Amino acid sequence: MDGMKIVGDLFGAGKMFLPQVVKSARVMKRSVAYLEPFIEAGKEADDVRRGNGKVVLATVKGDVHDIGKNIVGVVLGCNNYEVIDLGVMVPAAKVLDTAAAEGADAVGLSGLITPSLDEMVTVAAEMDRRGLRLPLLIGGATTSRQHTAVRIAPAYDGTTVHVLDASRVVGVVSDLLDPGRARDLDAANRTEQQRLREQHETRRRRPCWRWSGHAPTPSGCRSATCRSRRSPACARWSRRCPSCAP
Ligand code: B12
Repeated sequence: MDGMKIVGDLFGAGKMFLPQVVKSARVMKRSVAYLEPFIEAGKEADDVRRGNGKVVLATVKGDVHDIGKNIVGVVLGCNNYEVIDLGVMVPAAKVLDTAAAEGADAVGLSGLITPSLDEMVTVAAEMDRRGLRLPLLIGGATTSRQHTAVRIAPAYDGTTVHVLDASRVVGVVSDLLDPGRARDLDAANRTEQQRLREQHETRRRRPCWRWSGHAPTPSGCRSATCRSRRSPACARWSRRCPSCAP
C-alpha cells in the first residue's frame, strides 16, 4: 500500500507514466491475490465463522480503480465479515438491489476519480429515495470527509461515514453494527459533518481579498478588467468581489 502511494505521487508529479502505473497496479493486484488463500486458510484453521455482518462493496459507475476497495474487502474478510464485492463501474441500482436482496448490514463505495464524487451523491440520494437506512461507507483517494459532509451526507438520511483508509474500516463497521455504539458514532459523525458544512459555508462566503485595486462598475463588476484580476482560487468572483458586490 505504501508502494502504491509512492507510485501515485510520482504519477501525480509527472515522473511516472500510465504504462508504469498499470504495471504497478498489476503487481499490487497479484500480491493481494497471492495473499488471499493464506488468509482464508488461516481463518479455516482458527475455525472462524463469517458472522460479524455483511458488507456490499463496489467501485462506483464510471470508475475502474479497485485496488483500495479490494484491500478493504480483504481486511473485512479477515475480520469475520462477509463481503459481497460487486467489482468496478457498478451502477447505483445494482449496488442497492444487491444490498436489499442479500440483507446487507452496510454498503461501501469506492471512488478515485473526480466524477465518482458525484456518482456517490447519486447513490446516496437513491438510498434515500428507496427508504434504506443502511450505513453508507465512503472511501477512495479522491473522497474526503469534507466532500462527504457537504455533498454526500445531505443526500441521505442514514449514517454516511467517510473512512480514510482500510486500517480504520473494521473499527467503523463494528461500531456501526453494534446498536449502542452505532448511536454514539452516528451522533458524533453528524455533529462533525455539520461543523464541516458550516466551515465550508464560511469559506465560501469569505470575500475574495485578492480582488483589490479596481474601480467598482455599476453592472456588478462583469468588465474585462475585473475578470483579468480575479483570483484563480475564487470560483464565484462576481459575487465575492468586495468592491463591486459588498
Ligand atoms: C493505480 C491507478 C490506476 C490504475 C487502476 C488499476 C486498478 N485496478 O485499480 C489504472 C492505470 C487503470 C488507472 C486508470 C485511470 N486513472 Co488512475 N490512478 C492510480 C493510482 C496511481 C493509484 C490508485 C491506487 O490504487 N492507490 C492505492 C490504494 C490502496 O489507495 P486507495 O484506492 O485510495 O484506497 C485506500 C483508501 O482510500 C481506502 N478506500 C478505498 N476505497 C474504499 C472503499 C471503502 C468502502 C472504504 C471504507 C475505504 C476505501 O482504503 C484503501 C486502503 O487504505 C492513483 C494515484 C493516487 N495517488 O491515488 C491514480 C489516480 C486515481 N488516477 C487518476 C486518473 C485521472 C486515471 C484515469 C482517468 C487516467 C486516464 N487518463 O485514463 C484512469 C481512470 C479511468 C476510469 N474511468 O476510472 C487520477 C484521478 C484524478 C482525479 N481526481 O480525477 C489519480 C489520482 C492520479 C493523478 N494524480 O492524476 N489508474
